[in-house]
Amino acid sequence: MKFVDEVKIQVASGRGGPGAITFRRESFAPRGGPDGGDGGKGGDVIFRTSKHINSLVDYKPYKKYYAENGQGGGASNCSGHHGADMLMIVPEGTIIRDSETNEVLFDLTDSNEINFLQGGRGGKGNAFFKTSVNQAPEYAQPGEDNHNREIVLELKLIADVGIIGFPNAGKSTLISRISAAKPKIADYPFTTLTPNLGVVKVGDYSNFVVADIPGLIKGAHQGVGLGIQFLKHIERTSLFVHIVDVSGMSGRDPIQDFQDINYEIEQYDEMSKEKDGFFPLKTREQIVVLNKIDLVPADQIEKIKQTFKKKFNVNTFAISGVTGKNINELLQTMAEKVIASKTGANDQEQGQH
Ligand SMILES: Nc1nc2c(ncn2[C@@H]2O[C@H](COP(=O)(O)OP(=O)(O)OP(=O)(O)O)[C@@H](O)[C@H]2O)c(=O)[nH]1
Ligand SMILES: [Mg+2]
Repeated sequence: MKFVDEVKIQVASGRGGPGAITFRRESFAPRGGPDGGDGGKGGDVIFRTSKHINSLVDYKPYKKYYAENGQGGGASNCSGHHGADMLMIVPEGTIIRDSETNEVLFDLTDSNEINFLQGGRGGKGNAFFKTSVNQAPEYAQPGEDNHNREIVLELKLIADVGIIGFPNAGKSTLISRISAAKPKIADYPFTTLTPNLGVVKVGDYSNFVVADIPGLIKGAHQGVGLGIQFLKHIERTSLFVHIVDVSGMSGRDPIQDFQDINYEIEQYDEMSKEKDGFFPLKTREQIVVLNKIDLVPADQIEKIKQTFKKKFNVNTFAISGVTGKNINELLQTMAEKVIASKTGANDQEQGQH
């Protein structure tokens, strides 16, 4: 399935139906009273999230999504039918922005249904306006107007941990090892073209969600490779697992790769800093993972570990996604950090009250 994570569309609620101006015309009541019914209410535009979709691909760019207008009232005090609502089913994690100001109007992470645009009220029919002094009103209310809005739907996957790294570093291999996710894994760069989510279970009590995104390369912020736009999907994660390929097989240097990816992250922050609600990625805690150690002699791995420690003051995990070596320890640390970040956030919230 194609992955669409941003789409500009128009939405409109329905107009209210007009009230009717009619009078009873029965043979035995030639001057019957007013009996114009009320107009129906216009349909609303409603957004609802679903766990079963993970892309905005069903929404066509620039298309208009209209709710139905309410029908006019009829004679004999018949009310018009309400217009049908426009129900917009979107993936969890969808944000609705104003297309001009970019302001976040709704964040559908927190709520699973919102009434985005109310339909217009139906107008009252002339029967409603009958009074003791005006037994035959010749007027009725028009239906209330509808609402239009141009918006951008933006999807940010909801994950606790984001896996970052160069293409071919072994990101998808790791997620397939620690969760039930079955992403494509292959020995060439840019195997992963759209993000994969996996639920990781540690013990009986805690689950967390990991996102595997397409690989980044130097110059990604200028659009090289697949670009950096997929970083938006890990904006909300509390932790990154940064995978570095230490096999040297692709002719790259692990230290340089690590620096290049962090540089791209800084560039992403720079480009996103004006965005409403943006929280810079470079401040996100990283677990640095040296992968493919089955292909490298132990003393060489030790050297790389020491370089990371000396140069960046970073402790690294050395693993093999293929043999599974040290993956349990890595998993345990990931779980501890995710839990700590969740409880930390709760403490802060409680502290504010
Ligand atoms: N020997 C060895 N090979 C590995 C290890 N981890 C991954 N690989 C191989 O490296 C290749 C790339 O693995 P992927 O998991 O597809 O890499 P990726 O980071 O998801 O790559 P992209 O999706 O292109 O960004 C595959 O051939 C894997 O089998 C490892 O620990 N040891
Ligand atoms: Mg991959």
